Amino acid sequence: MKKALITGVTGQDGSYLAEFLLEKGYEVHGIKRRASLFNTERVDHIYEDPHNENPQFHLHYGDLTDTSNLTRILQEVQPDEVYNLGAQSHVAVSFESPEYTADVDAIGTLRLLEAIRFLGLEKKTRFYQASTSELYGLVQEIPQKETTPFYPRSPYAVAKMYAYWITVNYRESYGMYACNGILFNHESPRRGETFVTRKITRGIANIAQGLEKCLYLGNMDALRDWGHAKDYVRMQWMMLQQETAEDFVIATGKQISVREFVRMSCKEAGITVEFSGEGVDEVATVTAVVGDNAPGVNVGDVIVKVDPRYFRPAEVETLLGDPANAKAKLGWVPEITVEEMCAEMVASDLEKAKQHALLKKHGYSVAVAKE
Ligand code: NDP
Ligand code: GDR
Repeated sequence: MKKALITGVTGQDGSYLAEFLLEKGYEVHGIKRRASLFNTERVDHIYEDPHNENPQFHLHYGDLTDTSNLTRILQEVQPDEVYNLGAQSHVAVSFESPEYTADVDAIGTLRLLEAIRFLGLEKKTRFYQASTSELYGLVQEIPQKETTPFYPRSPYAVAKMYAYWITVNYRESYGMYACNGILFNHESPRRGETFVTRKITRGIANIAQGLEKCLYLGNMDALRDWGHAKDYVRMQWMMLQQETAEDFVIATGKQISVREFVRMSCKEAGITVEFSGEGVDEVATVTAVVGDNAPGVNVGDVIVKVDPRYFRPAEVETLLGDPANAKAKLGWVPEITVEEMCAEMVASDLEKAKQHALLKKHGYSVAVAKE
């Protein structure tokens, strides 16, 4: 039985990957940060009581900023595969906490690699690094592939650039099986609430159910190549099953704008919108409501506005990946389209919004945290 260690197991990808590996028969270990709340919602359904006989899923307290802790966990687990998914992963937040982002995302990766080497596991343990399309930043070529030059545009992307190269360096210097998945944006109903797709599906669902009036967004022109997290974690595992380690771009090869994602989400909720105005004055106004998912909305309502505080000091305007290499060498193709993913996300957020609306109707207070 293989053992895998996942950093960031409580995050979107970590939770899907843990599920995937458990189904493949792995013993899965995850590193979880200590917080004042449990913060294990995404993995609660696979949680196993450590008192059970022969549990397959184990959680360890830890942090990518703590070398001794990482070394101890690696020594204890002796994993065959390490998936380094843990990160301060929000690009906008990285402008506010650049040093912390560098510590976790860049030096955290070094700490793990060095701990593997220090423990003499460099020939046993295979290492996956969660690299990102943000490395391309100010794009030098369209579409972006493995050979496209990097031009990072945020403290997050600069930190991830260090992590990318230190992974390559440990492969070349010490013969480690270490590789980078350069993943383009991928989403799901488990996506963090402040990333734009989830902010939109959650905001539209809440508006549809009368829990909120208006959704405030930043740059509506930004273009992204959005895929589904389930497809992308499958590829993370595939990358560690090859004969030799190699870095791959993982993307769908299609892009749409933030505005288009808003339109798509509204449609899924039974709301038709029309966009008018430009830049900070752009709004989306309701032109029709169909079905019974949106009792909180009327024709003529303005349900989306632009708030410049969501603009970034430096923006990545367009990202479009070329997954040809992954298809040719690994036979990987994404199975879930952006439309299907959007439908799944809206349906999930509508269900939550309906529960909240029902609670509110019966006099319970419902907190609708926004950002
Ligand atoms: P999430 O933000 O959902 O999850 C990040 C995980 O990292 C969480 O489990 C978080 O813990 C953990 N984490 C944060 N800081 C630390 C720390 N100091 N020590 C240990 N763990 C920490 O990200 P995703 O699942 O979406 O992404 C997974 C990885 O892939 C990240 O590295 C991200 O940068 C990268 N990536 C993501 C893409 C995407 O579109 N989703 C695309 C390309 C790359 P907690 O739950 O406690 O906050
Ligand atoms: P990104 O994802 O920065 O690409 O990083 P995010 O969803 O945050 O932004 C995508 C684009 O939408 C624009 N945008 C907004 N973004 C947010 N968060 N909130 C808004 O209100 C808003 N309005 C417009 C952004 O400016 C941007 O252009 C994600 C993360 O998962 C990274 O960890 C990962 O590496 C990359 O994807 C690939």
